[in-house]
Amino acid sequence: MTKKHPVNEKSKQEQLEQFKTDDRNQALTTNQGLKLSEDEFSLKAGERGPTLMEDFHFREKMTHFDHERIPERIVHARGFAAHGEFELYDSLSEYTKAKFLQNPSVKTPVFVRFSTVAGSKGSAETVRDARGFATKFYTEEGNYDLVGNNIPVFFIQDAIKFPDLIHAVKPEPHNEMPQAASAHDTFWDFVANNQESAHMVMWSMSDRAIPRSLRMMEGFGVHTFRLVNAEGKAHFVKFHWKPLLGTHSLVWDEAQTISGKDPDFHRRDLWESIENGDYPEYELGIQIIDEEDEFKFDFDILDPTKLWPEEDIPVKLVGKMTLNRNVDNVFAETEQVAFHPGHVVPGIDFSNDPLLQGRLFSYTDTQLIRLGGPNFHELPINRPVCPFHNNQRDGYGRQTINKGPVSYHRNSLAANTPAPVPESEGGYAHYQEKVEGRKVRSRSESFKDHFSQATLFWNSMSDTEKEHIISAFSFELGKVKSKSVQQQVVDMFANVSTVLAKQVAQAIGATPPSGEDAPVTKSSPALSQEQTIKKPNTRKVAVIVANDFSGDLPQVLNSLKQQGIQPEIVSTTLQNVKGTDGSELEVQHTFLTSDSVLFDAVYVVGSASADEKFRKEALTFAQEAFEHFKPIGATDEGVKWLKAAGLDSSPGVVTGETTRFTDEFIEAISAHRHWNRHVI
Ligand code: HDE
Repeated sequence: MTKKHPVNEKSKQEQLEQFKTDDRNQALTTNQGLKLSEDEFSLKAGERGPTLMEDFHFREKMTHFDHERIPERIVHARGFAAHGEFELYDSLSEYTKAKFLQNPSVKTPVFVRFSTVAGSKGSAETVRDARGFATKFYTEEGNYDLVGNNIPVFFIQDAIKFPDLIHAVKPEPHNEMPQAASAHDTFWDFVANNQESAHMVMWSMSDRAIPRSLRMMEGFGVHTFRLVNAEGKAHFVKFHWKPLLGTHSLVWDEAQTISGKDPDFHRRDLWESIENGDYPEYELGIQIIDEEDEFKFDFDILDPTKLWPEEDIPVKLVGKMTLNRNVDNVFAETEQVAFHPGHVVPGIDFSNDPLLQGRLFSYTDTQLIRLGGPNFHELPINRPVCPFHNNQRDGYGRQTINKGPVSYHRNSLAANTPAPVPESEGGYAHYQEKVEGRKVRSRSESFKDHFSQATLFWNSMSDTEKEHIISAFSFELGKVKSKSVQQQVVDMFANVSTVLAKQVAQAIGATPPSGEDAPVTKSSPALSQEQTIKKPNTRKVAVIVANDFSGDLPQVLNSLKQQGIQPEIVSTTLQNVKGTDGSELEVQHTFLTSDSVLFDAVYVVGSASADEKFRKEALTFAQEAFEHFKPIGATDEGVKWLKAAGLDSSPGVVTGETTRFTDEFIEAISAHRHWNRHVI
């Protein structure tokens, strides 16, 4: 893969290229192809007279504009997407006959849309929420959609409760507040009265719900699916995406500040990484359970509030997805893409998870209203790359011009085509699971343990992660007005951990539970982000530089760049800064346009001639980064400033002479955050 250079280094020619459209150098016309001689003044009776109805050009232009919006998604409205490809490591023919999972030399095009769940289309991106992670594989057998989240379990066990959950978490209907936030009465009232939510709530109160980047986030298919091989043998599977940059998060205070400083933080990060050639990569993993072992676990494998601990059922890494192309048009692609868990290919099938079963209905239904009719599969982003033929006809927005008189099956006039294809030749046949039972509206006893895995999650967290969970509960419940709801939640989570419940009760003035936690018998290290991959690449460093910086700086910056780190210069103005040796650096940000929260690390250089105002601005960056446990580097005058402010001798703060400094700073950046720092 060739690397493009950073956005800010683009040549003029490239910038022009970037803005090229299909319409460039074309005459302006109406939608009927009529060339226009004028496009700035409506047709009027006299220069100061009224506009005329006759102005078909004005009316066409305005009518089109009036209809530019479509309903936003009821959930996952705020999303961003990219194109890419999926490569398989080894044939999965042992488990599935899906063609795109047979041959490692086949590259399958993909389109991935990431999203928040609760917020409206224009809401901020670093809110506390689950993230959607939906992948469309354009395979030669049709589209396969893996429509997952970055949390491996869900709030509810049965799809019929989804409207209730979403009504509870969305802004309250009487005053439409709060936007993109679960910190309000109705959400927590739902939680306390629907205790199957306990496990997912633990995840959404954890750092997983505030990812550092969409590139540093796991993905999960959540439900149990089936893979079926050519012999018809099935296995239960769960799907995982594992980011090659590791799984990393923001801290809550930082996430909230970013929501204001850059509500587009996650999309900008994804967009720029792809533009820079730093393509996001995720490995696809599967956990496999033999059909015979369905009942061998202390949870029901059909229950979507349960995960399969990776230590018990290992994740087999089977391929890699690389996102390498930004969209050309967000509306045409990201907004109009239509995912559906029921878009499957031969060799991939469902389980009886009642949440999945309900989703199989909902997704087509929602596209009908959102995309205005039954022909959304004809939109370029949704079209399969293989041919498709059937007897479906007409409807809003139909684009295909079907020829001939026959649009029914069975027929003789068209030799009974299009015709079904036998399973042996690639026709989809549902897995013939034996099903027997009374019609009931009830839930299996095996779905009724709501707390064991919530406790497993808690027990698997590091001390820092536990602290963050306690703070998140305290924040969210602190915003709840109903004392009764607050108390109900504390009482509920005492079933997960009394340590957690007691501290939250203390923070919000509720009555703490009595009793102590049982001794820990099981934890799952894979659930803690402390165990994740730690790498310096693509980390952004704010380099705070003033005129008369020392001559060593460009060399340090080069060493950082060699490790894939992205130093960006911050100064008082956007004028180039000059070094004592005459070298110049282009400034990308000013103190006014940027903030430490928008970077992974801060590097204070300054200079001896920098004034007091500059020193203060630099220290504001450093102080804020310090409180967010971020790596901080200092050389030259910056060392003195940090020392004077008492910020120097703490974990993750690197000051010193050049060669050792660079290595140590890179190490500190790779660590992501320095939790052992004492922050008051
Ligand atoms: Fe969705 N979900 N969902 N969901 N979901 C939608 O479909 C629904 C669930 C997920 O980027 C909607 O096209 C029901 C679980 C993602 O376009 C809608 C239930 C998981 C996206 C819908 C669930 C998801 C959606 C809204 C409970 C993780 C965004 C717009 C049974 C495995 C896809 C749309 C994109 C979107 C229904 C639960 C993931 C209304 C009824 C569990 C990533 O159809």
